[in-house]
Amino acid sequence: MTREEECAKINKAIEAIDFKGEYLSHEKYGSGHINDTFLACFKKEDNSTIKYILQRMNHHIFNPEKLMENICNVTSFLREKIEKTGGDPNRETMNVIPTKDGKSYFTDSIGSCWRAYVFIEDATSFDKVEKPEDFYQSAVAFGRFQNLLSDFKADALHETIVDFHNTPKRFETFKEAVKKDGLNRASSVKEEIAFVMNRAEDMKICMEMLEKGELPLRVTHNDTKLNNVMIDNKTGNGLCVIDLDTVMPGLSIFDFGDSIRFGANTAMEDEKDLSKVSLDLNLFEQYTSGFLEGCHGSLTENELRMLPMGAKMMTLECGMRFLTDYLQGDVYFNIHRPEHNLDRCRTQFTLVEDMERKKNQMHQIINKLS
Ligand code: ADP
Ligand code: GN1
Ligand code: MG
Repeated sequence: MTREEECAKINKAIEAIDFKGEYLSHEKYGSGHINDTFLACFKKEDNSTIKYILQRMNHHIFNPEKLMENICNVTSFLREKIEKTGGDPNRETMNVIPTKDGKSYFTDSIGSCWRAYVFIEDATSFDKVEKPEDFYQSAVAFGRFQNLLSDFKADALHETIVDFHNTPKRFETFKEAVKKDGLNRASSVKEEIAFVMNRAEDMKICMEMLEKGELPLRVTHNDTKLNNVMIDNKTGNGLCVIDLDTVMPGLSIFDFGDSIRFGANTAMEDEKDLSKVSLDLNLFEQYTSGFLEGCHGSLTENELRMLPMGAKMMTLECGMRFLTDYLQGDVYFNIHRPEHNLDRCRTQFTLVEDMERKKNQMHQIINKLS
């Protein structure tokens, strides 16, 4: 699609959604890997500017109808709880802006689906930990999010991506991609493939514990990257958990683990210089302390014991997903350079190795804090 065609599509979406004020401008926004996100600005009657988040949902991955049903249900449930406890629901949860005909999203003439949210002002979503305190605050927010949803009816939720964190199934998909090798890339990533194969036994541990009832199924976020939480610029508190596309039944240790994978890495997720990649144990401690606080003592003994495993498995699974996507021709994650998925995969595997080395230290921190 040319830039002009894309602009025409965005303009149609802007016309269809019930934004307040006169349209001023839009620009690409954020660094998510899944949806196409825009910041749209409008002028109010008093001449002040009002901002919105406009997103083209990734309809190759999600069923937009089911996705938006989940998001509307979860956000209205959260809104009620936040109101009851005297919080500000306009800033502490996502708020969907309906279309002019009262729907939660707009479908354009080529089948792209668009949704909009209130833009959360005076808050930041970080791509990298700048201050350990922010990471701690993000943990409190994700822990609290899980706690707030503890009495949300799980069977009212659609499984927006089936088997999202089912690591053994991800492993099967990976092996199929290696076998198929549609782009002849497998021979150039033998080492990375071997890295995964050497950990075949690890893949099933958490899912088996779930099946045996040793780990509880909870309503979880499932994509707890640091940039999926807004930190209040004034108070420094974790304000609002965003990116609710994958809120589904899941494991708390995976929500914990995915945050560690992304935020306690001393390097960026796509760093090319692997000598910069390691697990920062100080950040691990900050996050653990915040998460336990946010969960309010609701984690079981088994969950506490499996937190380090959750971190390792989310990192291994994510690296394996990046490698699978590389082998399949970069069809899932948004990429910004040819070997982007491979670079991401390599940082994840380097981090897994460091987590394996630091396993005992992680357990010591958890024992100290719980
Ligand atoms: P993706 O699924 O592609 O990661 P996100 O929903 O996480 O998409 O949005 C991408 C980025 O846009 C976020 O990381 C955040 O920086 C920004 N963002 C999303 N929603 C809001 C919002 N309501 N207010 C402010 N910023 C937002
Ligand atoms: C994607 O949407 P985003 O960028 O917050 C992905 C996560 C991965 C992450 C890796 C729906 O998260 O599962 O862990 O990239 N989200 C989906 O950075 O697949
Ligand atoms: Mg995101």
